Amino acid sequence: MIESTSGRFDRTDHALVIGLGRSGRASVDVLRTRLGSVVATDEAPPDTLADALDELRAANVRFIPPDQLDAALGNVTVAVLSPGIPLNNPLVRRVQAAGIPVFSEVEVAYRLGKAPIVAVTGTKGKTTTTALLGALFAAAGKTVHVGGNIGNALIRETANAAADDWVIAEVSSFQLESIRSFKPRVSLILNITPDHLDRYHSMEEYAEAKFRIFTNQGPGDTFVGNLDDPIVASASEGQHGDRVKARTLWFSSEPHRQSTLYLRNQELIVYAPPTGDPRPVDILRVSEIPLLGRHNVENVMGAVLAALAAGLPVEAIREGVRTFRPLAHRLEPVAEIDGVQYVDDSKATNPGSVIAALRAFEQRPIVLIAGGKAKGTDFADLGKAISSRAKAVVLIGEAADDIAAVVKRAKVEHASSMEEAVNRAADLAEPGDVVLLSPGCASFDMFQSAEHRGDLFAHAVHTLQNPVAGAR
Ligand code: UMA
Ligand code: ADP
Repeated sequence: MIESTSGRFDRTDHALVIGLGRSGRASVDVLRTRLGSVVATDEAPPDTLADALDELRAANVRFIPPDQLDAALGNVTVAVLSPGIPLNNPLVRRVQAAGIPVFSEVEVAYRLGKAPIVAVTGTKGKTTTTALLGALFAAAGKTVHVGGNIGNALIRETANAAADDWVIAEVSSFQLESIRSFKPRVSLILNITPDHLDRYHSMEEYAEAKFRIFTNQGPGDTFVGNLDDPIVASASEGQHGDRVKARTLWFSSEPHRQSTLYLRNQELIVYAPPTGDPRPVDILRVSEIPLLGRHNVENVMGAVLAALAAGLPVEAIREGVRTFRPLAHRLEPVAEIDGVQYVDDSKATNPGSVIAALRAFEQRPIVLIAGGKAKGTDFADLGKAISSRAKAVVLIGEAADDIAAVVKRAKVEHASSMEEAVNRAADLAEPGDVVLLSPGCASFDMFQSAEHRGDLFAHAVHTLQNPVAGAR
């Protein structure tokens, strides 16, 4: 059987890389010098793959068009799958039917690496928390490599890391679906709220993909979870109670008996060591966190507890949090014009992250810009949050009517471009208000990406501020 002898990812393996985006191209690059051979395929029309095909030619790696794949599979021992391609994709099924094991790039990254991994997942907050963990490890003087769903493929980071370095991996449910032995030293689940229900049949199936992060961990590893999130907390309860084999550490916003890290009086993060000296240690005041919103307090607690689990000293952790800066497109202040604050939260691509953003501005009236391409999620809770927190909402994109239908109190307007949305919002806002782009949907109906959407928002805001310079 090919399955039993392949997957060592050395000269004995011949790989098919499926997908030629960031993940696939990094896989080609890392594997072509280590394996017996590498070929690649992608289902996009060849004219849209020009750059990738140039890269393959320069690397002497053969591109196999999907319709010629079957003939090429005889020489292939392993397939490396990009996260955007689901396991039930017909091309992937063809590869599996030929007896070729399919591994996610994250799994291959794990097999190639020597350094311990801290892996972060959750519906929202992954990138912020992953970047923060990178900063905490750097503040502690460690050589740290940060990669995965955050943007740069994990395979490059693990392949370059020495045994005494650390790797911080942001892992999505898509990447976790096809892991087999991926075993982080520390795993962290921040939250599990509705998202990607266009890829998963149910919340249970989505949560199962997330829970794979701790599946291979053993007693020498640590699982860190958010006790306040009912789905995350269920990981070690009920019929699934014995699933987590790793030491389990919880964080929560209240001083629960089970929590190793908690908030005292909602203002101080406290560490209650699970073993050894039982005296609690004050870590940091909430007011020292340089990020907006209670959700970021949760992200910080997750990062702090994972860093403590990895053995980082408290002082380096404090310093790393205090000097961390907000990432672009995540509650990022863009400008203040005539007393109105404009905030780019374009990375809010599900309803839960918009609700978190609306809560972050408790004192100020909000004009929200929302909408885009929905992902099978229900908008009822979002509608309630908009009705109670926003004075007006300007809706864009395919989901505009679905969101309008659930907004009961706020004024609702529609716009057909980002520029029009920003102009409408500026007209609706008064001094002291916040204009918040927090769409709650994917961007692909109107924009190339969430980053592109945020950049156009910022451009439209700067045009309001300075019409001549903005128009250039
Ligand atoms: N493709 C096919 N068939 C398909 C789908 C895609 O052949 O059915 C091909 C496309 O033509 C394209 C390539 O696959 O050439 C794209 O692969 P990909 O969608 O996996 O995208 P990458 O550029 O490789 O980026 C991936 C992650 N993308 C997804 O999970 C969708 C990136 O996460 C990640 O940063 C990158 O690997 C490096 O690790 C992005 C993302 O949107 C940010 N993630 C989702 C999220 O955060 O919600 C999970
Ligand atoms: P992810 O990588 O999981 O998408 P990011 O850190 O990039 O998470 O943040 C994406 C969006 O989600 C931003 O709008 C951000 O404000 C919001 N967000 C961040 N952390 C949380 C959280 N813990 N709960 C809800 N929303 C969050």
